[in-house]
Amino acid sequence: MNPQQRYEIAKERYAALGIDTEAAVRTLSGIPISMHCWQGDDVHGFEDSGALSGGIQTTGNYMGVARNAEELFADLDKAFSLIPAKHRVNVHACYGVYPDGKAVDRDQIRPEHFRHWVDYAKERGLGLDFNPTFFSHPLSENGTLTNPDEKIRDFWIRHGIACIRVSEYFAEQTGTPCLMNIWIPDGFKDIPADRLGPRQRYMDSLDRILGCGYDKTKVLVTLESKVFGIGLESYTAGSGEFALCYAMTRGIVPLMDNGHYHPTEVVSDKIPALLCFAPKIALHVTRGVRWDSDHVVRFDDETREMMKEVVRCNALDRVILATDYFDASINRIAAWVIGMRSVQKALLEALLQPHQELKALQDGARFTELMMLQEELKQMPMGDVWEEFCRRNGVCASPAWFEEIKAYEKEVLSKRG
Ligand code: RNT
Ligand code: ZN
Repeated sequence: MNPQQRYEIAKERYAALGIDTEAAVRTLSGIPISMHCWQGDDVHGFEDSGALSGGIQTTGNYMGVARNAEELFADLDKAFSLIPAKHRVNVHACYGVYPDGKAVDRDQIRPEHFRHWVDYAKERGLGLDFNPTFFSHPLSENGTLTNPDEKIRDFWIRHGIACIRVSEYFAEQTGTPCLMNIWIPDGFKDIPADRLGPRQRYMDSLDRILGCGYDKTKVLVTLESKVFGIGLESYTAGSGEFALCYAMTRGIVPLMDNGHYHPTEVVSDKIPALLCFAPKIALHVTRGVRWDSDHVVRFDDETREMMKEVVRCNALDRVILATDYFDASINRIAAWVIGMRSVQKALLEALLQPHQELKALQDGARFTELMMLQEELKQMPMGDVWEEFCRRNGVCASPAWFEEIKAYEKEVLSKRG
């Protein structure tokens, strides 16, 4: 039996449950995910700013890390060629491209430093998103937007505003709104003497950045919370409560990274909670293993549950999806592909569930039957629909896609010094 015949059978089996596989494939083909550029070079960027700081960490030393824009663009192309459907690229401010190789300081970045990204995206019809970089910089060591030294805090406020300008430029050039996500690492390793002051300064800094005057139809500002970082174990200024209250009172979008909560807290449960109040929310889909380790996203229970919430809350147009992980221990391009495909598989599974029927069972307190059906659904032939989805998007579905990774590794990555 060939894949298309298998798909036809799957289609009938799903139809018997009242599920339209054609609609699922169509919907999934139109869901863009903002793929983080920083998986390609271990969050290094193009500034030569030295070691990664801010309490985040990549581990591993796999061959072939991208060393400049040209290599990163080539690697992104390879990854996108193996990922079905059209997506977006999420760029960090430390990825400016400077003609003489000499980066300007973070408060001096200008749209023209990101022209190469615009050219890259426009040639390929991709959207662009942006992030100020409040880490890996000499002035970030003792805090950025919370810094008690007004000069340093002003520097970072200027950086935030400069990034809004780049985001506006991205939106104008690509013709789609640009999401600009603010995350700062600011916090303390040990028990603080003042928890309120840094948060008040953070609030004031954010107000000043957002007060710069920008086109809200072009730039969608999001604020990402965090529970702790390495070396910042006792306190994080931008905690869950801070970020959520700030976003909700200022009319910006809260962003949840599922690595940023206590290990028994799940973002799948937070999605519907926030959807009761926030017109839009944003996600960084990642996989924390014991801590915010940013392992490659897999088709695991929590990823599946998160995407189920997005779909069954009927919120595909309200939840903005991005990936955020960095693994330097395996082929970095495969890491992109596996992670993006995992999010898409989770979305597909969610699109292939009889949500109305399942909700009715819950509402009718028929919990035994609900459990039975939830388990039975796991055996449905989703893989055959996935293959069809890949085929229609011109991408190889079988593990044969990895042959391309092997060839690229041999011909390109292994030749990098
Ligand atoms: C850090 C946050 C943040 C970063 C990127 C590089 O814990 O998750 O989103 O991963 O900005
Ligand atoms: Zn994140």
